[in-house]
Amino acid sequence: MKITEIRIRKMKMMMKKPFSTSFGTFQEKDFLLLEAKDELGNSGWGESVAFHSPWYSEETLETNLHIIKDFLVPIVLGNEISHPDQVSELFGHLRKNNMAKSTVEGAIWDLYAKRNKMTLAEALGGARKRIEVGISIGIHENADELIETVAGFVEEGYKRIKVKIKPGYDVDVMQKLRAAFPDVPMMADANSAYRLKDTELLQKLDGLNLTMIEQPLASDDIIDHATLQANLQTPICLDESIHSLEDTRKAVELGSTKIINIKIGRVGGLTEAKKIHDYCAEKGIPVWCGGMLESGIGRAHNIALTTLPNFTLPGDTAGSSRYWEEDVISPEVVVEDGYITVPDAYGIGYAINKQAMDRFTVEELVFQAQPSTAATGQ
Ligand code: OSB
Ligand code: MG
Repeated sequence: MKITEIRIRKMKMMMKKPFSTSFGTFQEKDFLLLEAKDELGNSGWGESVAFHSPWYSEETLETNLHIIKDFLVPIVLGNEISHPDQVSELFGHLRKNNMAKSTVEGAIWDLYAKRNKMTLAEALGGARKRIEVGISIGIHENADELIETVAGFVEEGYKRIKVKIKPGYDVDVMQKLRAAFPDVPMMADANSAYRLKDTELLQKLDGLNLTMIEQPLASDDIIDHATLQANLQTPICLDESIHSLEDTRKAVELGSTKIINIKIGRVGGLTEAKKIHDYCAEKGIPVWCGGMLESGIGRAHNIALTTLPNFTLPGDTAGSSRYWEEDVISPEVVVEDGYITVPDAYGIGYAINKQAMDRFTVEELVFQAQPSTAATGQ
């Protein structure tokens, strides 16, 4: 397949409610969408999950834009691509910038599936017709307000509740939450807010029957996590620390993690995500799909990935209406009794809501292959 045109949209969408983590609060979501067109007129979509500020990782919307337009676009516009797995190889000589790479790779996966009249899930090798989902809940003013929010989502049917924690908002809050919901599958995500010296505090979470604690220690650490895991009953799940299959192998071999949160953007795309999935399946490590407060495009990619068999724990892919007044896809992602039905239309399986997308577009950049190349289809 020949990529003839790439269009990048800078987007701005308002979240219905602010979302707070140990590293900051989101209300406005600035991000990129990327459309790749082929010589047959098909169109594939990708989303950059980089945030406006380098809070979660070092990548930002602007670094992604720079890497995509100055390095990645020239590569995909100039190369014949027969399978999306080739894209990560073509990008292999460029270090890191995984979210930028994933944006382009994701659009090409969607394009490839559409060309071959498959769903993205099928193209990835996934078989599930519906996926089980949980929800991630930001830091609240106090435990009472958190309990009220959680009650609403439990009522909606979400299959597990993930709660953000930070120093000063942890053991006491989690104890109250567990007391209010004795049987709900529950976990905590620290987004790297603790250090090994906090082991005693984190041990107080043992006994609350949490499915896992996500990324308690530094975002670049796998050594201290191994020490912490040896002193903790609750399984540790790594998020920020995992950027590749190699990172996964090292963390698993060291005993730093018992569960992996796979985020497509963080690991550089669907091809690497699949490799991590396969390795974890072999090692008996359950995986689940993390979220980055995505619009419908990124959400659709997450749904497709979650159809693979070792995604045995509910992920963070909640319904569109949890985040947005109106999403950029049609139909929107709907959660019913804690399940999302995997769409059966080709590619990502959702159509673009052009009107909404245009309304949230701040700027559009267009890149085309050399006209001679595009015209002859070589
Ligand atoms: O650590 O998983 C995380 C949101 C922003 C940045 C990091 C994380 C999160 C979430 C929300 O937990 C996941 C979602 O609902 O998309
Ligand atoms: Mg996390």
